[in-house]
Amino acid sequence: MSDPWWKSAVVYQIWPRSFADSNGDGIGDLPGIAARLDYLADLGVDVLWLSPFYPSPQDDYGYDVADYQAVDPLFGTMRDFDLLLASVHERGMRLIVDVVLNHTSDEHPWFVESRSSRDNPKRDWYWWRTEPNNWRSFFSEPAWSRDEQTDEYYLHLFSSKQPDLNWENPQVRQALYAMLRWWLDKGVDGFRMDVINMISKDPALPDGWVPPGETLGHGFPHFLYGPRIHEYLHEMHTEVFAGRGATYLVVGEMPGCQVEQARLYTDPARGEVDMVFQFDHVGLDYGLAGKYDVAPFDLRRLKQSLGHWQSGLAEVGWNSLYWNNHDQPRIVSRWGDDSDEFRGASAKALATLLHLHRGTPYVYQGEELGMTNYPFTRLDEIADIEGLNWANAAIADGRPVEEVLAGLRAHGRDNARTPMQWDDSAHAGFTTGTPWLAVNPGYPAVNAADQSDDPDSVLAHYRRLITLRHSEPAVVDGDFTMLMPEHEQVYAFTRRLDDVELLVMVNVSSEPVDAAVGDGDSWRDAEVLV
Ligand code: ISL
Ligand code: CA
Repeated sequence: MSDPWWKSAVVYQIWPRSFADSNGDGIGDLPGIAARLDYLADLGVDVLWLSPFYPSPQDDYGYDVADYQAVDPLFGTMRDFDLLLASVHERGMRLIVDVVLNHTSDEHPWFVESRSSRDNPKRDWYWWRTEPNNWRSFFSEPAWSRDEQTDEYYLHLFSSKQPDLNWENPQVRQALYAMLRWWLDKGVDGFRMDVINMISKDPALPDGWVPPGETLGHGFPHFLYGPRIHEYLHEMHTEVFAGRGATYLVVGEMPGCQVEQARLYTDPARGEVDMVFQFDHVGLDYGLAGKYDVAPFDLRRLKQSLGHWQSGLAEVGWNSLYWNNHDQPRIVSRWGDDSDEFRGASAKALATLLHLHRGTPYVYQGEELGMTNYPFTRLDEIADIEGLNWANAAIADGRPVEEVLAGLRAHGRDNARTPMQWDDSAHAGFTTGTPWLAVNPGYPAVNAADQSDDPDSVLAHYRRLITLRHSEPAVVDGDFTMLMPEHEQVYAFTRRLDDVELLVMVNVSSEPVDAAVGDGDSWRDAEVLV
């Protein structure tokens, strides 16, 4: 059987709010994306993934969905979506949409009904209890909020405006499957499924472990790999995708997923999802106190982590490869060198390292230009609810504001969300109005116009890596062997398919390095690809 198309594909993620603004209101939109498709086709990517553009109060910038089957007027109309989809297909690309199936907005009609009375038919579509358990939400608050109207608590693993759906209820599942079929009927090519490993909860909702000195418990063991997760994913696969005679790309975002679990989720014989976003590598520089407690980067640990996933999915299943998305800081600032001197080389080095692993690479808007973190100096520059809630809690705990800001500068989600840098005109060409979030001041030196005709640019390097994946089967299907696991500056590995062997050697440091594979001679006559 031949490989599914997505094994040789590269996916480009668009976070619509910050990609391109067509009407000068300072907010990116669907017509803005449509106007930039030639840039994306030229980059060579196969698939576009659109983060949520659905009607939403924007409490979590669209990951709080109030209507799964419409477009928020902020981003355009359903006609704009249809035109965009058609233009993507005309250029030979595919489009996948982001679906948030674990929770809705509290303004979704389902929740409005559910909260209206204890005996409403949709009451059981969400998790209601007279007594909350001790879980903490991902956004630094209790995971339960009391609702005045009926004097009960509802569960929200994220913000209080993102109540969790109750997947135990078959009506909930059927409503979501019908929605997914509707998008497929429209012609989309698949889905990115938000926190999909959290949809099954232990229905007993037991308290979680409380770390010393804290008041709230960690409920992870009770919802990250819940008792019915495989059953739900397989049911969804059967109800939504089976019998359509086409292959779709389904990528499940799965915080806390272990490689043994991922092997089950992505085993094609089981019919669940095609690949997962795992979080092991992006957690490597989190300290004991969590995400904003920034720990030093150690290349050897990155090798252990990515290497473990390469071998764990070597025989069965499939990897996704990513550095960046709308939740992660910019990679060249995080683990590279974003100084003027090394930014370009560093961005290329990190791209090479990632893209030549086995798996499907994802590029997040601006990553292909080497976009950097934003130099936040004030709390009122922070827009993201996760960062703001954490900052407020930390300050209330007595943490100095300077320390809090340092954490946000290093790991805050807003780093990824500043506007796309198109050229060196005002606001980087993102909008003719006032951008909703400030443009990174580095844009005169980092923008698409500047790089598009420069063969030495980061952009040109991404194009080369994408072309190589399309032309060299060993990049797609070759097996993976890590070399020099203890080297602190060089990341090296081989990929082998039949009689083709590729050697990848990347100096990830800002110093010259003398390093050799074997006796140093075996690769002397090899063809240089990149
Ligand atoms: O950003 C995070 C850690 O760096 C996570 O806590 C993040 O919330 C988690 O990875 C889940 O992310 C997804 O679901 C969230 C949404 O806020 C994120 O933007 C989305 O990618 C809730 O829908
Ligand atoms: Ca707009």
